Amino acid sequence: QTWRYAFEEAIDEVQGVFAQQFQDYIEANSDYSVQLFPFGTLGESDDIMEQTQAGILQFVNQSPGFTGALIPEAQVFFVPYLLPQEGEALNEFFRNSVAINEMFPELYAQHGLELLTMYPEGEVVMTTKQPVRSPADLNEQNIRVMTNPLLVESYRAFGAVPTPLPWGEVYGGLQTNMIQGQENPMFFVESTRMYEVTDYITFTGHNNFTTAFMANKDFFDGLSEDDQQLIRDAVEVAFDHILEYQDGLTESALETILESKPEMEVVILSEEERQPFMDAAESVEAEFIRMTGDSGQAILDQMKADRDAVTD
Ligand code: 6CS
Repeated sequence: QTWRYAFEEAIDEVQGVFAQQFQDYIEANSDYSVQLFPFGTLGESDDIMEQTQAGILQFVNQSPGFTGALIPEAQVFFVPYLLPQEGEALNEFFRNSVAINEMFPELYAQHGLELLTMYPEGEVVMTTKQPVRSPADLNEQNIRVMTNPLLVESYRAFGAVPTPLPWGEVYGGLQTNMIQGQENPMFFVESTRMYEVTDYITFTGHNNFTTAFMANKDFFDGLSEDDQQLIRDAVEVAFDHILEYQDGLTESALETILESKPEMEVVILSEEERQPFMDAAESVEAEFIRMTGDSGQAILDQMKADRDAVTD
């Protein structure tokens, strides 16, 4: 029997590395096989989510950046400066977070999804055509974001003109100057060659890219306990692997970019320069609560408690 698994990136990008690890484990420890569908083979992120909810796919990797319309609480990942910075604290956060491991599975379940894990994909940087030192520099700039209402709100609070687009339109949009910038983790800026169509990379420290791996819930519930355990074990192995795999990835991706394009400007904002972006977080948080009510408030409070537990 074959399980079908789609994800939002290429086979050699982070989600693809995770998927291959999952596949290897399942195939080495059972008679099941796993068929992988990288980005582009079955459509955009929204398409593979629909196919999973419909049961055409058994597994899907979709980032909260695209799940926000379906599960409004998943937008919490776009409150700026909420997650711990990269490194051991961030990894511990994902391992131990009550919000991620206990609360979110209930919310995903309401949409026919068995949330199996969430994992980070690296610090988010802005790549733009103009330098960004302050929110004023983003004025009048169309900055592409994933199709997530709260992420739109963040970039509005940062002073930009947020432009939500599916991934497939980003490179062309930058090339034709329909958009003047975007945000993503460094490995993705390198692998998708977004540095070719932008001139500045800015580290603002406002977020880490989070993604989520899940199964169709009816499919999962219909499996034997042993098979469910097999899947959970495979997820644990892939989770550990993907954290290890990403150690140093931001740095090596940046090196590769600078080798191909030495004139690329890389700016790490100082604490002082970050402050106005941090100040914007407050209004984004308020908007999140307005969108999600008590349920969002409970998630946000728990996320903060989970963060404090690993950073204090
Ligand atoms: O920006 C995006 O749309 C994409 N970014 C990453 C790192 N993964 C998948 C997603 O589609």
